[in-house]
Amino acid sequence: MESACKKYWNGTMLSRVRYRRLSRLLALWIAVSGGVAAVAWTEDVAAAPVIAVGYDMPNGNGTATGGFFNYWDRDYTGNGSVAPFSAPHTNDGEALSGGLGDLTDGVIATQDWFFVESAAGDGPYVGWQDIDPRITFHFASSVTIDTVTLHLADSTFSEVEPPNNANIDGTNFTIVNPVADVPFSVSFSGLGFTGSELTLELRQSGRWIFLSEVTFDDGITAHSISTPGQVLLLGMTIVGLGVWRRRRSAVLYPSQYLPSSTR
Ligand SMILES: [Ca+2]
Ligand SMILES: [Ca+2]
Ligand SMILES: [Ca+2]
Repeated sequence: MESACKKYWNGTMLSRVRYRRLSRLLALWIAVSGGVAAVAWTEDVAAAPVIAVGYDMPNGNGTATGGFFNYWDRDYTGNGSVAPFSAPHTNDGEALSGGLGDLTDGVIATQDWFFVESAAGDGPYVGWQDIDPRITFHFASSVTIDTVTLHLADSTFSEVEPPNNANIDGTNFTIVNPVADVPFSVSFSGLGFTGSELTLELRQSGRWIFLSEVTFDDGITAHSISTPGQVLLLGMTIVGLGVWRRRRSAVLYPSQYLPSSTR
């Protein structure tokens, strides 16, 4: 009887015990890993755009200022300073206030001004000649802004060039004229701006400045917990613990697996 039992433990039964111990450890590892990961797993959320609720600026210029076309913010939603004051805003350089238009409509010009502007003045750019446009952006509440991005023209026509620099909330940033003469964007980061009103002034290079969009982001990379991921990992934990408990019972009481003749 003893030799039969010993033989049994040295043979098949011992393998089964090892197998169950190993699987128990594996189940425990899965359970612990799932639990730890469920607590720790977060995902990054990209910096969020900051949306302006209005901007004030001088209207673009056009044929009355020597332009080939009219580069107005024609459909700007706020008031102009010249009667009849509401859109369409067709007066070169008039003061626009209290609205939104070409600079915030989400349309970024990708072509040279010559192909997208017109005498009607409804093209995607706002163009200024002989002035340093000062644009004041308004936000619904105090906001944090890390980055301002300007979408500018850089034309094969030499009369339209990027501004020499941008002054953002009192800080001056140099703008390098790209080698390629195509529309481009330039970003200024690390601004650390907080407030409900941000000023942007573009400094002339002696040519026309053409701007089609200005965007802002808060630069904050948030860490949020992924709910579907947590559910999955917690599921791993529960299943792993269940398996571990069953395997643990099996290993604690191996005699149940012995043939009745050896008990
Ligand atoms: Ca636009
Ligand atoms: Ca326009
Ligand atoms: Ca260039």
